[in-house]
Amino acid sequence: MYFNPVETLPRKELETLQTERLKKTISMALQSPYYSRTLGEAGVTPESIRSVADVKRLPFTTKDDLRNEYPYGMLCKPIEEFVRLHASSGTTGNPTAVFYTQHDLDEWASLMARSMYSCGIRKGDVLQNMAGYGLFTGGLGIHYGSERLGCLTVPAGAGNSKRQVKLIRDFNVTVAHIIPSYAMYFSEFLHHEGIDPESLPLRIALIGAEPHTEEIRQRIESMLHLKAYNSYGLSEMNGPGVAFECTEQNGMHVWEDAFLVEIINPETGEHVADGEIGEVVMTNLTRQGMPLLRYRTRDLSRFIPGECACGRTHRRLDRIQGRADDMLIIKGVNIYPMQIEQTLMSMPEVGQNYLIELFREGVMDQIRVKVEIREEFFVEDMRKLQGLQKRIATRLRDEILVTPRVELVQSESIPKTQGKAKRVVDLRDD
Ligand code: ADP
Ligand code: K
Ligand code: ZN
Repeated sequence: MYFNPVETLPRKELETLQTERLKKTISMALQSPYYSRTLGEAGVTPESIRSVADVKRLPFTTKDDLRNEYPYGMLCKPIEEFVRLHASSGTTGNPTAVFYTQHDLDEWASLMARSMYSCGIRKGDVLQNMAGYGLFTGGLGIHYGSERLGCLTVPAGAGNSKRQVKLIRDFNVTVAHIIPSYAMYFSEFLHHEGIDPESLPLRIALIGAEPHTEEIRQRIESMLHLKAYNSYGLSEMNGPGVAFECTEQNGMHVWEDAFLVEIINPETGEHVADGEIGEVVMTNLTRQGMPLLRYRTRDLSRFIPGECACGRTHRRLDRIQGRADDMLIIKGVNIYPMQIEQTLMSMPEVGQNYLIELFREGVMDQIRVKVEIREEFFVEDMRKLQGLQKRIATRLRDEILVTPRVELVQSESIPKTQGKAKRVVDLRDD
């Protein structure tokens, strides 16, 4: 039933384990230039930690701290001890780098294998990794986890859908790792080529690495005829394999023997009430080369209250609502791109892609949403199209409280970016 007995450890024992590991991690972190300074200033020693609640006494670590310490300031060991690095794409600002010892890589592969097992993948499955390799952790991270689980692993990388289909057929691929925006594009590709998804051996897709709604998951499932499971991670915490959906498909178990998770109010830094949404903050509990303490992920989520029917005791994170930095403020109203996605994807006429543009008109900030319309709805009848456009605008206004301009475009006309989708373009000029 489970890959590792720790998955069902009673909460009390899990907390004891976390406390022990937190102390150990702090003593390791003290070996790094950065934490010897900051923990020293905060007066934190391993002995001063009595329970997991004491984590509150540690200072936060932010993305900016990682940038300032780039490249080696966070390392607890001499550089010769490290065997791998990954770097974030630096979607915003300077890059950050994360370093792994062999121990850290082994740990990561085990967490990844455990994650895949939890959604029903077994030795004997063939996994095709349709995510980009390279500095992005979704390549090698998934790859080593899949091998650890004993799956034949096809390192296809992203793109070239024609070849993807051939590989899937030739090697009888049963599991695909694919980021949601590419999965949407890929299903459109199959449709175009007249390939019946039912004729492909795929039964599971692991989707993650970028925010997406339940509506997108359902579309991927029905278009590709498989089960799609949400996969969450970030390079600062290894990469994928931090939290993962089990077969219940109701939230992602976060592996609490390896990560100590807090949900805070991003403004005050205080813990939010149980079950409330806030910023996810994580502390490594098993990493040796570059453990991070109270890392502010900027990701917004909440703990799902209650126990999971699968029997795992590790708490579940709800679908990530987006990053705190993603929030748009238009005409004084706070808007998250995922609200827009949810509304659009619940409408059958809407195709696979959309783009949000911010622009200025006079002194007013405006929002424009370009929406791909399914071929069969992209009719010549002007009145029908105008009606649809109006309906989309009204639905969006009901959700985001601002009326956006809506532009209907043909399917596959919004350029597909390599890697993670860029959903928002800011055309305002300051
Ligand atoms: P980059 O900052 O270059 O995108 P990462 O690959 O480390 O680097 O990205 C991690 C981030 O990707 C997370 O902090 C989160 O914002 C997003 N992410 C990863 N997995 C998911 C997921 N399943 N759902 C929503 N967002 C995700
Ligand atoms: K990141
Ligand atoms: Zn579960």
